[in-house]
Amino acid sequence: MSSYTHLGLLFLPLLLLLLQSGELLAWQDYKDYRVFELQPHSEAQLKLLQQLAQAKPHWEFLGSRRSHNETGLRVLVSPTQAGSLLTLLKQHQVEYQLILDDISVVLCLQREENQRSKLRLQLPQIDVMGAFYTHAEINEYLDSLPQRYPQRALLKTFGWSYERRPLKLLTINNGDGRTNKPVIFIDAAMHAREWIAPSFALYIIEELLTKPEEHAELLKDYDWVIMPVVNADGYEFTHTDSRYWRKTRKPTWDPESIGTDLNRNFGYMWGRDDGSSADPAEEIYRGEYAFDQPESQVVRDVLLHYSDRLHFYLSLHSYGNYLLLPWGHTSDFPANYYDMLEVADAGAMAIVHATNGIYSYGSGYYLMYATSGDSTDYAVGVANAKVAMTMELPAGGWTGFDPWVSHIEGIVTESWVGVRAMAMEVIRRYAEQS
Ligand code: 0X9
Ligand code: ZN
Repeated sequence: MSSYTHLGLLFLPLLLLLLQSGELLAWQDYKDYRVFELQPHSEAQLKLLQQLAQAKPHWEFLGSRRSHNETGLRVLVSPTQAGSLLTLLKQHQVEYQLILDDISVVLCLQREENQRSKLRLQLPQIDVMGAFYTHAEINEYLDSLPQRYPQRALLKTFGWSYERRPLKLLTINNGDGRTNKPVIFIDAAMHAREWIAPSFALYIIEELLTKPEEHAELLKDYDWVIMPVVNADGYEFTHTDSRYWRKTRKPTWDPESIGTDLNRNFGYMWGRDDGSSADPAEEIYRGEYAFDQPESQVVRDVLLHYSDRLHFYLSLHSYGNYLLLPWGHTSDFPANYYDMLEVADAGAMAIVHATNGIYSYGSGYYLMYATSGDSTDYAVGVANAKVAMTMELPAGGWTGFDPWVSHIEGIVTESWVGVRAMAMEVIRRYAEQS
């Protein structure tokens, strides 16, 4: 523990260098924010932490309200709030450990790592495993694909974010000219800070486009439709201003609060207090009404556009190694739950065989927490998806949301094993039916 607290001193020269170059100017929040790891030992303590997570927006509980058997709940605390949090923890005898005393130092290092990796960047080419890319860079790469793969890649701007960024949708096929094949639709970065998700979406694109023989089965009877960045404004904001931003950037009725949780904004069983919030200050703010965010409208439109042939909808998030199935809004199961479960089982088994990586799979309501208005509930409840799933990719870095560039390769290659196996299972089950 103590060695980590000296991290700041160790990297002082680098910090000074970045300060001089003006690098830090747009990157000043999270200075002196600490990361604590809490160990709730009873249901009562867990409940208390859940209440704290909701009551204090200044304490960013990272991965709170997850399963009971998960130990080590991490919380990111602002310097002004640290004292009162500790008082409460002591009062209720919750075990805690300081694991990092200034996250801004780490963020600075990661930024530097990323910038350094990008020195070699020659857009529109990108090295998926070599850096995290901005929305603008990702778009430039996507724009180049139809020209590079004229028979196999089709790019369409399906809508615009609140700040008028184009939301692009890539369709990949095998070039056999067959139209109206059933569809596997994958989106990522509905939550801005979950950077590994768009990286994985890009990796899937590269795999499918550059290795058509190896993945012939995946493309024979299916088109793959991929939107690597849904929450474009939020995602860009995490690159320029605030690394742990989750929501969109559209103002709310509360002048103090910006942004809505896109994954609480979908119009199926929207608006329940169990699983979403009406308070704009909260991270799970659901918006004023369903689909009042242009970005969720775009995903809705894609889902509806393909609703007569949507066999697999996969929404990429991080973190926690989960394959979460609908419903999120109730403890009941949808009619096709057991089919979906077998698809998830194929993914989890493939991963554990390949890397020993362990995924939990099942109803999101039970495995994680209730959600009202999430995109997978909408996909099954309204858009007729045969299989819909939220994939929570592995944690990385200090908070779980911030893997180092050097970890991208391990995470995306492992995840691909799982997605490939799940797609094969979907194809095995449903290809005939189309
Ligand atoms: O809360 C979410 O939107 C997802 N988790 S995340 O940590 N990426 O924010 C989970 C949504 C899946 N659905 C359910 N848990 N029911
Ligand atoms: Zn998420």
